[in-house]
Amino acid sequence: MSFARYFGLALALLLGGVALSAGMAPMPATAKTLRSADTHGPDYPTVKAVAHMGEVLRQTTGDTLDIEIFHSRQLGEESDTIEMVRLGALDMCRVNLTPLTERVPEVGVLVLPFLFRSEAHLHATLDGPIGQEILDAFAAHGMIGLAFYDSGARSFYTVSGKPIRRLADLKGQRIRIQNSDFMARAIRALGAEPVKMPFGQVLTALKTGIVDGAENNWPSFESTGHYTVAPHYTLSRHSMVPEILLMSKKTWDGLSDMERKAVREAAAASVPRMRALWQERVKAAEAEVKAAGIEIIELEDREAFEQAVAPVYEAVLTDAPLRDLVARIQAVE
Ligand code: GTR
Repeated sequence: MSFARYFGLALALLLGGVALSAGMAPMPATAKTLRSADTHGPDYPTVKAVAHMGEVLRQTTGDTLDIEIFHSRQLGEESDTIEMVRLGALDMCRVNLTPLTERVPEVGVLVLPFLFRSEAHLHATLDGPIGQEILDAFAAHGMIGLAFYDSGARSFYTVSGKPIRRLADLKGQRIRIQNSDFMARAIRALGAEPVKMPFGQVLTALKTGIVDGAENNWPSFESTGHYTVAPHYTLSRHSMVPEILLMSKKTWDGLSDMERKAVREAAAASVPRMRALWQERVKAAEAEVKAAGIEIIELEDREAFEQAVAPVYEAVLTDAPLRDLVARIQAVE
């Protein structure tokens, strides 16, 4: 027996032994574990949905493919994990689409403020050929788009004494945004000053007055504890940008056809699970935030918001295919 084979066998036995001693069945010698990153904690819907995908994968591949989740930013902030996936240093990441607007032009369209009329309109778009077209667009950028996940609607929230009731209230406010020039443009169009900042730094920035506010959905407003320092939540619902599950093209290229099929099917199976988890979590987060006495504000002049961002559409829809994509999304019933 060659040294390499001997060493490989010894390692497999050792790993099998570790698995057994931890009370698990040993993984077959050819087993692959896909590493996936998420910014959220273990009980957040996105993390649970990817865990569900891992369960499905184990079942359908007879334990030869598995997913190990590095939640809570263990592998860095979203922009870092996107880069790692793109370069092939990490197998998968679950991220929001906003930090991808500069990398994949089609993504910019999904971030456009006030584009989706409702959650039903968003789902009809993402579940149909347009959603597939946008997932497919990632391959040219070193990534494989596996699935879209719900993220509800993003709304503004601000520190004490700076509530946003109408467009004029945003003037001069320093609003934290995700890493996206595209979003910065939209925030400037609304009269505020965008401050790009990683998710993990926002709580401190709100506490210390580095920013006056931020924007996010109910579950993230609650899970981060931002509501404890930003007591005004304005239901602007300005963006319905979804989450996405990405795989490194390098990892994908190393999978067999059967494994790819199993990955696609498991990712698809995690979408309805995510939608159910999301609905529950939105309700729970809303109840928690309301119980804490946060002021919930309906906009007095929603139309003024919509008009203010109209020039953003013109500025970012620089070519005919992107304009066509927006028109097709608007036409989805
Ligand atoms: C959340 C999203 C995260 C992250 C975060 C942010 O809604 O789930 O992936 O993008 O927003 O604002 O950075």
